[in-house]
Amino acid sequence: MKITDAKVFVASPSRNLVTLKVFTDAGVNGLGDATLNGREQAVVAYLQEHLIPCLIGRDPFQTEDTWQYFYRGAYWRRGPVTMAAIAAIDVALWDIKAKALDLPLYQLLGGKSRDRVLVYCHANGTDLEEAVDDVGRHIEQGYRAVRVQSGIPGLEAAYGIAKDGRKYEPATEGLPQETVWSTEKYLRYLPKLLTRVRDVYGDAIALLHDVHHRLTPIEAARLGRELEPCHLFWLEDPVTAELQEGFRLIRKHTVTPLAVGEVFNSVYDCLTLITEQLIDYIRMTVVHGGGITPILKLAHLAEPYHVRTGFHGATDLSPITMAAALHVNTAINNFGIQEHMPHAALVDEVFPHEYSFRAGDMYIGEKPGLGVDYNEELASRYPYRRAYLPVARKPDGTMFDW
Ligand code: EZ4
Ligand code: CO
Repeated sequence: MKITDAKVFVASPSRNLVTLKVFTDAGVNGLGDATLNGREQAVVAYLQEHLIPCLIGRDPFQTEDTWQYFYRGAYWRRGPVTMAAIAAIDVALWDIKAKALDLPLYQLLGGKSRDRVLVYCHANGTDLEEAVDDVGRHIEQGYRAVRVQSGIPGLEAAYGIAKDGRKYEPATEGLPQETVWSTEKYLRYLPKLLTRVRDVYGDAIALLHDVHHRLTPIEAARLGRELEPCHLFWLEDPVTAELQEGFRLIRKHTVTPLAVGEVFNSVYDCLTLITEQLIDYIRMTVVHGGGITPILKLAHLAEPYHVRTGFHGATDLSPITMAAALHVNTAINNFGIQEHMPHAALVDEVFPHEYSFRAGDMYIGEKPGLGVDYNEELASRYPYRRAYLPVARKPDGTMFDW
């Protein structure tokens, strides 16, 4: 079998999503997600100008060799643009291979290790009462694991908080939105919120919280310690993790489980974190981590260190990435949890998919390949619109992490 062509689609059915379709001489096609929120066109150019010309004529079954060709062969390694582009190709090739063999993809990754995949949802509110109520609404929908975010008293906007009754979507059109952050206000407030949620809903619910990279190691250590009575499932992205060694300090002070990695794109971003057991969950996922080929290796590397997976699953990752993640989650032993932020109905229409949600779990389905299609005609009615993630500053104007 040979690859004959590959096409990149950029569409905005409620938000920008970049999709790759790879064609073969056997008539089998494969799909890959190449979305990088706020930097979409860089990945499009990387694919069109640099990767696709080298892809034509290759054997789609050679997933390992093709991955190495684009990773090693570029000389310039890593980075989110490069790795999202390589991921799109890698996932599309796995999709082709599984379709050609008439098997659901998880069968090629180790087979079924579980029947269902536990997911967590996002509950949020502009203040404590609203956030607590929203947790209740999600429990009613069947979720058994809930991430809680809330507006912070004294701050106008905060990460993860929906406005005007709409679903939360951080990227906005126009230039980046400016927000103000105060570590002091956040640290004073957060233990009150999570203590209250635990009091109201009891012990059976798994509770998670995302710090979104905004603390220093010692601040994160303090927060982790204060949250210990809440028995969190995890505290996510407590610090910017470029300094992996920073986690040693956090770990020294708290037994609150830690998750990190949604912005990672290479195993080298988390090698110290994993091999020194500085984290409990690794969040690097298929699209930003370079595809199924490296994510499978990452999961296998993490297993003997008792680090489990908790893949990123926000709405800026398309249903193709969700399906790919679910196949990996189904096959590996050290699966932990999967993030689930439901896509807008229109996105689900553009990407008809086999996976489904029931009573707090996702089910991958048995269709050959990834089990996702792409409705090109429908997608073409929603052209790309430039959008950016917000930026954050401290109250005195100093540039900070959003
Ligand atoms: O802010 O994917 O845990 N989930 C997250 C996400 C990220 C977005 C950024 O594009 O932190 O909501
Ligand atoms: Co996050």
